[in-house]
Amino acid sequence: MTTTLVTGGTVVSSTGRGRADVLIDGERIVAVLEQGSVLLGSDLKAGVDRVIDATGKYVIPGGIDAHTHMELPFGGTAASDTFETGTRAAAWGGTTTIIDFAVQSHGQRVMDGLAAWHEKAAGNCAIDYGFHQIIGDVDADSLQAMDGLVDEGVTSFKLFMAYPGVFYSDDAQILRAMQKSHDTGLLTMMHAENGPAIDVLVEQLIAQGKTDPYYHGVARAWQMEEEATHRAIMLANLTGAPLYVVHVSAKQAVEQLAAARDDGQNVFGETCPQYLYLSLEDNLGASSAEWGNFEGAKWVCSTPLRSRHEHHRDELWKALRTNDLQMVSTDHCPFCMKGQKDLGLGDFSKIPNGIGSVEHRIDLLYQGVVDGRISLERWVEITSATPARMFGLYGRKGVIAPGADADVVIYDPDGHTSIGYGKSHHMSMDHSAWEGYEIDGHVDTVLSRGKVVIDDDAYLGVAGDGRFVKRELSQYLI
Ligand code: DUC
Ligand code: ZN
Ligand code: ZN
Ligand code: ZN
Repeated sequence: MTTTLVTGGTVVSSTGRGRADVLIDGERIVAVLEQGSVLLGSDLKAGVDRVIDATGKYVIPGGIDAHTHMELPFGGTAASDTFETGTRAAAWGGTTTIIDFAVQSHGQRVMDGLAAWHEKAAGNCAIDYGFHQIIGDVDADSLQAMDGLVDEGVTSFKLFMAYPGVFYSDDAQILRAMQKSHDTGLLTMMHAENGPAIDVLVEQLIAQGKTDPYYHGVARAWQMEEEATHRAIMLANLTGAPLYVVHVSAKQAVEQLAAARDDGQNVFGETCPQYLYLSLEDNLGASSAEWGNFEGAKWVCSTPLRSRHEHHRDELWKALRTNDLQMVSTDHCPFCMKGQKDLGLGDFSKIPNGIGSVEHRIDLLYQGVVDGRISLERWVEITSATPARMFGLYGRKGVIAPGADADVVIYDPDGHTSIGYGKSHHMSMDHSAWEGYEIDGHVDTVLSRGKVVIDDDAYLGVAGDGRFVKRELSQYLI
């Protein structure tokens, strides 16, 4: 087994930072040693197989992106990143674990949906991966199947209050699934948007000839998110289910979560980089020589980007700082413009929903540190430690400590990353939703279970080295 010493860096955790050297034996961290410690003479350096010099750099636990959709079938097509291309891109960006959503589609049995997802991922991932389970059809059979999910290491499931006719659950179904969540400890994840009401607005806008991508965001108004978030919180309150609301974009939804948390309810919220940086006007109103107003399709996702005039972004950053929101995932769901997004030319409702960001989450959030939005420790907390705790991985992942998997990122605060198609971009897409973003930091080296997968701008990962991780129950259960 290879021994590695990461030396000279500043180890950052969710609770503090300090100059320390990290000793790795095979796949695990075996010691974190204060620099200058007597244990750490030249003997140790001489005795290890590999020394990585991290002088002047941060040494952080590998990122955990708890919300990705590799190969997701959506809108008559499928997300353009496979598990192979998507996990490779994740590694480039300092993410060493993804939790993807296995799908039970309408009429399919839950365990068949899960098995199909294992088949897609097995042997193809460069980094470790886990699954949440989408329950697309809450009925007696799927409720019973949910009893078996904990043994599968799949300890969270997602319901949709949006997308009638596809993944949608009505209130009766949500209530039953949440009762199961309370009984089993499975964490309920909720896509909180009022789908039936949105569909009425969509139909009316299209009938008025308002077919450009911009109107996607108009139809999915913040009231639709606030209302659904409130309803989900109330149903969770009634049933005692632990609740995690995904892709929160509206400040009013944050207020609902904050009020419930202040009341002592066990509810959590995630936001995504696109809601922290992008806005309806900047992007859905964009126009290019190639695509005209349809350019905005690049940024069609759900929940949608919000109007900058309503100041959602500042409120989301604030909520991340004050823990009204607990973490940031990407909702990585990439589609190409040609042959995928262009299915919605002339009808915004046919644009496959999603943005690809799995590669850029750590960098984009680090820019929040540089800009004085969050602290260095909070950066590690919201990108790694909290996702690990939330989804039952902490100890093994999310921390640099003896016994943990050696998922380690060496981040250079004096480096620079230019994001854009043909620049820093390894996702399987024909454009970047983040064109022109410049980051005052750089992912230098990435280790996944002790193996170097990114070495100073060289990719050394191997499809199939990533393993499925069985997760424990959420470490936030009470
Ligand atoms: N939102 C997206 O943007 N894409 C996939 C599914 C979802 O809820
Ligand atoms: Zn969703
Ligand atoms: Zn999603
Ligand atoms: Zn580099």
